[in-house]
Amino acid sequence: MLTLTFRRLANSLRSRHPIGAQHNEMVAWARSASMWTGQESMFESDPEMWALVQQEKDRQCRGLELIASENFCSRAALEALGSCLNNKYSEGYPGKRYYAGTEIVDQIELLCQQRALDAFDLDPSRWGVNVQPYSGSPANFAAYTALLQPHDRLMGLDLPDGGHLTHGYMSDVKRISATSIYFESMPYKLNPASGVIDYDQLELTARLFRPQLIIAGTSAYARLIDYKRMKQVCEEVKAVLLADMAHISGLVAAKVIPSPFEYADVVTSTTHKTLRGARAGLIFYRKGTKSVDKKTGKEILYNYEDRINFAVFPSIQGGPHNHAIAAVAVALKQVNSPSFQEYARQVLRNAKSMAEALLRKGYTLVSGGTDNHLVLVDLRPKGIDGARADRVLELVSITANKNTCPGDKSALVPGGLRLGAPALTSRGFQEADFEKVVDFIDEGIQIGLEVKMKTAKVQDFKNFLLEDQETVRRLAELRKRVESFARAFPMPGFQDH
Ligand code: DSN
Repeated sequence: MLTLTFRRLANSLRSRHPIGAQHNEMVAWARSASMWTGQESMFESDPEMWALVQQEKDRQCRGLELIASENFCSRAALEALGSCLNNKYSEGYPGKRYYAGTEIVDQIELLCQQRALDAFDLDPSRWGVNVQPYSGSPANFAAYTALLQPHDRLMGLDLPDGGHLTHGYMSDVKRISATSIYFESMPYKLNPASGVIDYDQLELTARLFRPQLIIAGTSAYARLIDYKRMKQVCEEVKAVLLADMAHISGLVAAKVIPSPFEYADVVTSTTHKTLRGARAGLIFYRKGTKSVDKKTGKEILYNYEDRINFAVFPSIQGGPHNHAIAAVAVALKQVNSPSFQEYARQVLRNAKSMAEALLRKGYTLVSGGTDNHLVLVDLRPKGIDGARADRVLELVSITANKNTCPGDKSALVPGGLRLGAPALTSRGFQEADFEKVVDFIDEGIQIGLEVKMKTAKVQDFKNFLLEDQETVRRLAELRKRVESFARAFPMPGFQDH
């Protein structure tokens, strides 16, 4: 009934008004009749959620964001993410979709593929890319599904040593990641003395374990990966080399650190860390000639393309997130610009500045410094742990994360703190600003050390921070200084959400 009335109104307005006025009048009428138009703003439609988003925006603006995997996405990419592309189903690949109406999303996906290859200077006859993974973890699982049989063997850097859950993590008593549930995983480790990947041990273990796949990738490692050495091990044991460059892909694209593409067979990545795009995943794979048979002279081709595409869809995922693919494409266009290269160089300078400032204040860094976007602080010599430190810093609007250091027994109360430069660099922070950030961190940790002396367990420590009046006052005073410092810097994205 209401629909009929709405249609009659639309017809009568169409004869009287130009399009814009007609639209506004119809929307006003529909609202007065309490009809759903889908054109209300979030503020009008859901003030409760709108208020929460405002609060999160404010938290991001007034805080010092040091989580090494986070960044601030551009307004242009967020516009694509919040667009009508969210509405379209398109199972399959460009030109080979299950549903109709995909002529535009086909173009969007092809554009994203082309920009992804351009961003890493890849020859499209030698490399292909799947841009459909929803994020990094499904991208990795799809790559394993494509390259391995169930219960095949793989090796990755152990999670407590700076690897990632999806690189095969299992505890002493439980298979935690699906990677360890569906495949047989064996970790490699850091050398505890140097804090650098122990490639000798990796080689010895690989000779015994004979993995079909070795993963070169990290999520809490401040040094560069020796892909050449890892490729040599892979060749010896006939394993595929998969590089997971999620953390460092922006730095690789900007050519400020070595690229895994020279040695890896398959490369996975997220798109929202140093790459600064929307939240999604990518899988790059070699294609074309792999080798030439010496006896017959016949070309042997890489066979990754079909296996990887099939693993992403239909084996693991359904409809691709076209809005995310478009937003990634927008970000990848930005990556191919001189200003992004300068951004990546500044990330490295800022991480180094942070490392040097920490060392000057007597902090210990795992591996002694940094070659990339992050530093891993070993707080154990200071007499505090990462769990206490990240809570006290959170209360003064500094967001970092607790992290295991080599030799740590507990992931819940680990000895380290991971600090990354990518997000604040996107707000225009320079070396001197990061020195100031380290001053604030140090002040927070001093408060933490004093509170630790007065309390027993971590929970007592956390309660004391909220209950002891003198500590509450000191934290509020430090938070005020942190926030007024942080607010002075610009913030990418929309003004108010
Ligand atoms: N959560 C990400 C990180 O912080 O490194 C990895 O997925």
